[in-house]
Amino acid sequence: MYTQGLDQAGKSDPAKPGPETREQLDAFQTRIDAEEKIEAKDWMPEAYRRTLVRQISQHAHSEIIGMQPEGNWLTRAPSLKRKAILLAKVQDEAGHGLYLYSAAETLGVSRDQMVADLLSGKAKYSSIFNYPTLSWADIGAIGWLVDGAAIMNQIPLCRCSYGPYSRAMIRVCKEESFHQRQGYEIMLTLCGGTAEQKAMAQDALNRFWWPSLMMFGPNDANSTHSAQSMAWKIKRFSNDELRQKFIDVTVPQAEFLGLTVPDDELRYNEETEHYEHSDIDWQEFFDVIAGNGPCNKQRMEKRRKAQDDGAWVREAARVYAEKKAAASAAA
Ligand code: FAQ
Repeated sequence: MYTQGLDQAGKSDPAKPGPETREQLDAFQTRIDAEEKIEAKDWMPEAYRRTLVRQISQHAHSEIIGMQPEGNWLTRAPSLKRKAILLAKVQDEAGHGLYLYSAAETLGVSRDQMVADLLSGKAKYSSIFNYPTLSWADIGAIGWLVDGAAIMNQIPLCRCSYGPYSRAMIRVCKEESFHQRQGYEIMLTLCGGTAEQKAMAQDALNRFWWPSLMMFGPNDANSTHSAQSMAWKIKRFSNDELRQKFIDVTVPQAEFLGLTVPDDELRYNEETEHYEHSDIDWQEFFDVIAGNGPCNKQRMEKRRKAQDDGAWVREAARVYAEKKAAASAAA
């Protein structure tokens, strides 16, 4: 018998043996290796299911909490056009959250459970959304860097072995691509503006550069889930590989803007054809994911209030569904 089990959050729990036999696991791995998509009704190891529930639900929570930093600027966008674009982007993030919750639900977990896990602190959301948006330039930096990092991570997820997640990612990536361009266009406008506007853009880059690199997760040596997730083809590249790709495409974009990446040790290595950079402050990352970032408390308070304020809507929907079911049973 296969002996590794996982707890609700998808973490290894050897005390909970999975029910799978070695033959079942081998047959499953053969399907993965043959690049077959695994669908909701197919047999899968319990650990695979829980890993997906963990990752997809945390991804969904990130999209929903990720509406807050940009939502902060909806009423203060500098023009009607900028406001309309930002509104559309924030609504897209809500949509991404909904596709992702739906994809996770195909694995047998309820949305109520996922939300309860977020609100209790059991489930994480991306570290990046615990940083404040202090100026309009931050909206440009988020589109350019945060959506840029999100795309770099999510394009390979379009080839994830789990069908419903991979299909959701295709549409999400198309929309993220628009988000990245609108962010870069805000930066271009600011950098072509007054000295004060360019300084705002530089300040936003200074504050968002390192947190954007941290979005890719801990370095490979400390990434607990990567080896198994790559064997299952949930992840196609390691955290460090994706981070390096992001740096390699983003540094020339910063140069084009006339901005300076806040890293004294950043240099291009002609031999490897990659940028080298200084060490990431992993203590900051682990503090943020432990709940001690600049805005963790405020983000969760706002999310809790939204949940409480929406209770009457969920109750009304429940009563309406009951009435409809009773009416069709009586018919
Ligand atoms: N923040 O072993 P690994 C967006 C946790 S969407 C917080 O490497 P894994 C769109 C990790 O959960 C952004 N926690 O984990 C947008 C694990 O803890 P656990 C979200 C993090 O899963 C733009 C532990 O560290 N994108 O931005 C982070 O193999 C603008 C060990 O890590 C996704 O979720 C982090 N940054 O790899 C919206 C993409 N990194 O669960 C609004 C899908 C790691 O054991 C505005 N997710 N941790 O308690 C993934 O690709 C993966 O889950 C990784 C992490 C790469 C994030």
